[in-house]
Amino acid sequence: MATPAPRNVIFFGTAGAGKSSIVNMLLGEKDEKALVSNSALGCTSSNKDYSTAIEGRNYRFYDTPGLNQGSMRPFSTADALRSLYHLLHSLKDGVSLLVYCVRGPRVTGSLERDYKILYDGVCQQHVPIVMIVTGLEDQEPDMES
Ligand SMILES: Nc1nc2c(ncn2[C@@H]2O[C@H](COP(=O)(O)OP(=O)(O)OP(=O)(O)O)[C@@H](O)[C@H]2O)c(=O)[nH]1
Ligand SMILES: [Mg+2]
Repeated sequence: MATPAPRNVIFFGTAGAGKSSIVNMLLGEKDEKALVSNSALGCTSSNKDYSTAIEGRNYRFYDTPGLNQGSMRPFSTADALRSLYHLLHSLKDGVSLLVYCVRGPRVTGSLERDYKILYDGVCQQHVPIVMIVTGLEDQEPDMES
């Protein structure tokens, strides 16, 4: 029987939201790691994929450049969205899940816009989406709320 293709999972969201950190957390100890940075210039500058297995299922995680980068950063939101669009259309096995990464205290008006562009626009609501909110440890005593 043929091995099923890995499930493609796309991590996207605001620059510095913690996309690469989440990918690394899911990869665990043994696998290759994504670069994480404190730099205002942004860390992930192109799409990069990481293969892993979780509970016997193969996954390919795609770490992507941040949206809504400031003027100090090398490329615009339009560039980042274009790059995401090309990635989503280039995956021959399709996309199983979109993971929208948002940093809690920085939730802005662009959140809804970017959600709609990716979920409604590019993916035509055919791909499930989850949101991960990072950076809540100092703001929210009860993170579940
Ligand atoms: N306090 C806090 N810091 C976090 C959290 N998640 C990530 N960070 C830190 O935030 C910084 C940016 O994290 P990255 O994972 O590089 O963020 P990114 O979204 O991949 O950034 P770009 O690739 O530049 O768009 C790093 O210093 C991380 O250690 C979180 O939940 N809380
Ligand atoms: Mg990154």
